[in-house]
Amino acid sequence: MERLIIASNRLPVNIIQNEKTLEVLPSAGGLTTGLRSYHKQNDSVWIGWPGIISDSKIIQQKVVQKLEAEHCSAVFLTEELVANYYDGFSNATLWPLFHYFTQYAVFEEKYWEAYKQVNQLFAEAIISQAKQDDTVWVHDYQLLLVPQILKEARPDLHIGFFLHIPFPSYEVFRVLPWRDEIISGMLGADLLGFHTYDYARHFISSVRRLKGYEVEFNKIRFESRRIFVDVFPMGIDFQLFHDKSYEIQTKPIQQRSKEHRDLDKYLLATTERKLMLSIDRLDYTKGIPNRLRAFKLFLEKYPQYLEKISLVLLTVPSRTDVEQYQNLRSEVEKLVGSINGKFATMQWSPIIYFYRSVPFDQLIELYTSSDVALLTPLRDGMNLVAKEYLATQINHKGVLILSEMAGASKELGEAILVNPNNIHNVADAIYKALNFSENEKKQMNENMRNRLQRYDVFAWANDFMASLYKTRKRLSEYQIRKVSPTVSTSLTTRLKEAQKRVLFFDYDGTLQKFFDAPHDATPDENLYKILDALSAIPNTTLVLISGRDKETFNKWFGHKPYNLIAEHGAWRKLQNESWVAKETENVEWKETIRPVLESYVDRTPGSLIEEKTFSLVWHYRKTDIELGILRALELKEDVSGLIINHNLEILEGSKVVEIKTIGINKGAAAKQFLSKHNADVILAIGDDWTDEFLFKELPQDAITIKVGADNTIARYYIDNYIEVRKFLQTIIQTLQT
Ligand code: GDG
Repeated sequence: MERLIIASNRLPVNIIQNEKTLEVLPSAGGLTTGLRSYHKQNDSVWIGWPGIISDSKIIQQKVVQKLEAEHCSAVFLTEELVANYYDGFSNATLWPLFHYFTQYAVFEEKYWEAYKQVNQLFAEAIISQAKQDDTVWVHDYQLLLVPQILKEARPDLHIGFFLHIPFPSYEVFRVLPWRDEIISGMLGADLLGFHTYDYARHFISSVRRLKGYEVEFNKIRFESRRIFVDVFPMGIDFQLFHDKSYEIQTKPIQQRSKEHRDLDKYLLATTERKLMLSIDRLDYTKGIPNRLRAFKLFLEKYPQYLEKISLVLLTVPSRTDVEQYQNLRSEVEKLVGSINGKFATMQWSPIIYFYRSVPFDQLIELYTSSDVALLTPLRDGMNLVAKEYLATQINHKGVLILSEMAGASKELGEAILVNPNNIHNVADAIYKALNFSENEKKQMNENMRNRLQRYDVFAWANDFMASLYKTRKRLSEYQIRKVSPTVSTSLTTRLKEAQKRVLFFDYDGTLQKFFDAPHDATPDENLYKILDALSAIPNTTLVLISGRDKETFNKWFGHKPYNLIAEHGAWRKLQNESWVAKETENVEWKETIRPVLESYVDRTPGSLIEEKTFSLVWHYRKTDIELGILRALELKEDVSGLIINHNLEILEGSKVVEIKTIGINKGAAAKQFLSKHNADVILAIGDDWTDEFLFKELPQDAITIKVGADNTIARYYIDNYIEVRKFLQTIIQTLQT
């Protein structure tokens, strides 16, 4: 039976070394908190760093044993690797960049080297655990290279990837010196999940721009691979928070305060004044200084709340070895000091400040006893605290103020959404939150809580797994049609047994790769050798059939004994004969269409016009890819009005829009050719839309092969032009013996 392997930097538990013992503690942080419950319910293995640095084999052995009980498996890291991979590349390069703090991003070669090394270690650990066809779910920005390493080493595995932080816009991502490697690393996954549509959109845009791969809605096509990108907003273990909150709220407040000694001042205060809660890891993305400034402004603007409200500021220590985090701590503490210094009275502190993490029970205490939650990150992938706070509001008492820069704001529209950079906006939001009627609060909370209950962490994980399963099914359907070694043998055997064969090959994208400028795609020596050998085999007719203009085709192949069909069939040249036009066509229409195409060239840098005898072509391979796609749509719309009553049609090929005379297509040309050259086996290989005409017109038993796999009526598919050439070599070897 297939198993699920989860991989993330941290495990759901942390191993701490005390003097003599090893202690197992739950780890903090959104990813592990959220996934822990799902892991417990499923027969999964979780691979990660246990948070302990030790060279001692004995200690490592003990850690392994402790982790076994938790269904976890360790990747051990040295101090140097932790410094360079974790504090370095993960938290001083990727984290600031992906959260739009470009000024904090450090680009250090040694960080990158360590990152690659640790990603390799993680991939090896996964591989050592993974059985045939297992599913692997890789998490977050520390492991962006793992999917590709896995895909190359173990193509049988089903690989999902989820990013818990934002994926930035291309303008920011492109700054990263290792952007190509990072994108390739992620594309090893079969399914990539993001919290919001914006992050998914930014990722797809980077893939298009950096790799030039075809994208259709949420599907990236890359050779025979299909990579799916989708949105899965992470949920929480709603029931757990709800039940715990219920349990706490049924106890008298005095008992609660006794149980949580260090919170008693806070809890007892709830009877006298309003409490507002702020919880985050102490991270510059969370916008804590802005929040404090907004609170100060609130106290100044609404003095009637002096002594009537306290802000409980819980900041959880995080990444304490990274410089920015140390600076941030001083900044926050100075601000807290100055606000308390300015406003505090003998009976009242405006801010109750904690710099530590609290046990789960106390966390729930804090959630349940607060009137307002003030969560104003400057950027946040999701923000689970916001969801957890709502889950505990069983009496619908609390109001959530949430930054619109948090992914969670997309789902929590009923909350008071604020721009965290606008402190006036935040100060007014606090006032508004304190003045909602009971009824308003109830309605807001009920709506959001219902949704959070429905799409909890289990629904989230199950949804992701179901999508991964679907991509798997689609992939196996593709695999059946692929020219694998077995299929290749059976096809070449058929060709060998035939009395007469005709072979049709498209050129660009089929026998040769694409170049930015079409005239650069000159055939190389190796290709000539293959084609010469094929055309020399007795009873074998070779036809190159292309949309290329006749002049170029003549320059490249005119001196060879091949049959040539150019411009989709407008011209043909039989072996050793001269070129013949299909029929004389009126091409006066070009004068109307050319200025339209020229206006597109002017407005779309990098695009160009190609003129063929019976057609005009607009190429946009070299343009900004998103602009190119947009313009291609516009162009088709503009031109379709102009071609009415002319015998013209619009064809879309690979990054080209071609306007040409109707009835001239590769299918008609092939049919005409076959009427003079009979064959008992026909082979046709092509890569784009225009080759579909060819596949369609050939007899049912023809061997039709599409380079790339989607939307084709061809019977088989093959990955790319390199694989085509390999397949042709196999044919040559088989037919020559
Ligand atoms: C990353 C992304 C995304 C916090 N303090 C204590 C404590 N916590 C728990 C909370 C919550 C978690 O830590 C924090 O999660 P967030 O989502 O708010 O933030 P990040 O840690 O930055 O998480 C984030 C998340 O991944 C998931 O994809 O939402 O955007 O940055 O669960 O309850 N738990 C306890 N004591 C504390 O003092 N017990």
